[in-house]
Amino acid sequence: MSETILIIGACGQIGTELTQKLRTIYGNNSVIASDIREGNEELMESGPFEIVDATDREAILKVVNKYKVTQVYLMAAMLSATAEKHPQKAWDLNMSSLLLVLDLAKDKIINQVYWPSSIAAFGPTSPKQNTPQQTIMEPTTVYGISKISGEHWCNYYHQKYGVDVRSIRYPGIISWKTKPGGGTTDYAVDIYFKAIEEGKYECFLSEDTCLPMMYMDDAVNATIQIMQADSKDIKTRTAYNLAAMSFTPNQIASEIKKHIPEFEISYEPDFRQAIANSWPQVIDDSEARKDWGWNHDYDLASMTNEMLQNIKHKNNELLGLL
Ligand code: AKB
Repeated sequence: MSETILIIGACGQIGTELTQKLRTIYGNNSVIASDIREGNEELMESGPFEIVDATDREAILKVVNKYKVTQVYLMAAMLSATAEKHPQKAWDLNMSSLLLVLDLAKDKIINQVYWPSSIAAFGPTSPKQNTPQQTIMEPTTVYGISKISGEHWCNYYHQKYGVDVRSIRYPGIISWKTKPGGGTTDYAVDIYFKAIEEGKYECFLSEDTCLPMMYMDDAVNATIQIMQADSKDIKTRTAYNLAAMSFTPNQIASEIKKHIPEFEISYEPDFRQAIANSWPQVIDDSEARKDWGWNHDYDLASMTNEMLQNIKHKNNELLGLL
């Protein structure tokens, strides 16, 4: 069956690249991008775009009806660090957007929903190493509380109403096209830009803070793969653990130094250190690999290569050097 896809939050870090990839698969006119603000030129010019507030049910319903949308990818969210500063706003955005999209599926207006969870759904009492799919989950951040609650809402709508909702617990996602905003893992994106632009970086996490991470290409592939999987293979309707690599600021800096020997890193941990300390270090994603064939391509070395090359190329283009 042909799909018409609506992406809510299409101009964010993951939404931007997910939209472009979905457009190459399903056709530009079958993938409707939406956000509260306009996105980059490539996104705006390659297919339909609508200004939509993720918490506005009527506005979303209007777009769903206008394009006869069959699937929704809900990518709008307030991330961990910003959510600590605006707890009520974060809860309202992260929860009300999810519930209204789940209701569209419950009412059979759409057929399928993708909603991202995060490693933030775990907490300080979860095992830090090889964190299993099912374990103690007591998050201590507002973002994490919204993610664990959201996971259970997804599972509830699936069990009770048969809603076909699928979800992944993303690690920190690293990319060069669109920068993330307001996350605790954002340092692992900023460090590459600063390495090229200034030759140095002051990190807001301590040098030995190990966190799970993933290159954007792998994250986008996983997202589309779980949505395309046969429904009977999706055995987890909360959210799947997903992993590719884990590293510390010290390790990413050493990898960058292989390309930029004069690169310098310093450490000035702030409130985000406590958030990072509450999360797992290495995730066990064997269930995603077994159930729907997930596999990653990028490790720290290959990702660093890609990041540095692409940022240099992009900066040269902006300077008119290419
Ligand atoms: C954040 O740091 O808040 C996000 C996440 C791990 O979900 N990147």
